[in-house]
Amino acid sequence: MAKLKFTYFDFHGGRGEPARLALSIGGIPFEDDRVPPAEWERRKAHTPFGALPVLERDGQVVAQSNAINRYVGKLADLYPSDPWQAALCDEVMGAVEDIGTKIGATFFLPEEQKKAQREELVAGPIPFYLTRLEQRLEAHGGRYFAADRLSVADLKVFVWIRHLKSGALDHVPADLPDRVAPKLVEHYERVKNDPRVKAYYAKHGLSG
Ligand SMILES: N[C@@H](CCC(=O)N[C@@H](CS)C(=O)NCC(=O)O)C(=O)O
Repeated sequence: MAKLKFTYFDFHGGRGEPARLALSIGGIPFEDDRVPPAEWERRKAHTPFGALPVLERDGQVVAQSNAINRYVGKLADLYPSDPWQAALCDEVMGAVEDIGTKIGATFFLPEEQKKAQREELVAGPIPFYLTRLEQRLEAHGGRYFAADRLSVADLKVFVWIRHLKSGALDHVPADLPDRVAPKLVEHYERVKNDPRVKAYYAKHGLSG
């Protein structure tokens, strides 16, 4: 079996968590390489695009979170084999990436600017993506985003909704998902209560 090493920052959430979850759910052995902030500057130059996550397979590396999610999803039986359902799964992961990138761009802004930009996101783009994702969920049966079963798309949305609901994002009301997209919050609960997901957090703890 190929030797896998998954590298991401040492926290719960973000672009790395869906793949960590998928590998664990699938029982796929991997080295969980968690980069401490102090080491990042030195290691950044050695990644394909100067960013994490990256996945190493027998010494070869692949970057880009959704490429990694698709690959580990296939290994873990969390990616649809039907090409159309796979496209639906990809669509959702791409959408979360779009809004995640907008939010991520505010992380290191000076406080005034961060507040202004986040308030703009709360007034438009975040509710837009929440409602549109909810519509996609409903259009595909209401339980999961693709093939009516858990996939890496569900894991990626789950991680995003958990972040929004955690209150960790200053100037983004933690109840926004509940107010704007209750069915998406039901989906979040469904994924959170999946015994395979619960087993992961029982093992690794959860810090929001
Ligand atoms: N499109 C890339 C974006 C990767 C990205 O921006 N990763 C962030 C962490 S979530 C990062 O490495 N930030 C540190 C840096 O850019 O120096 C992907 O989906 O993997």
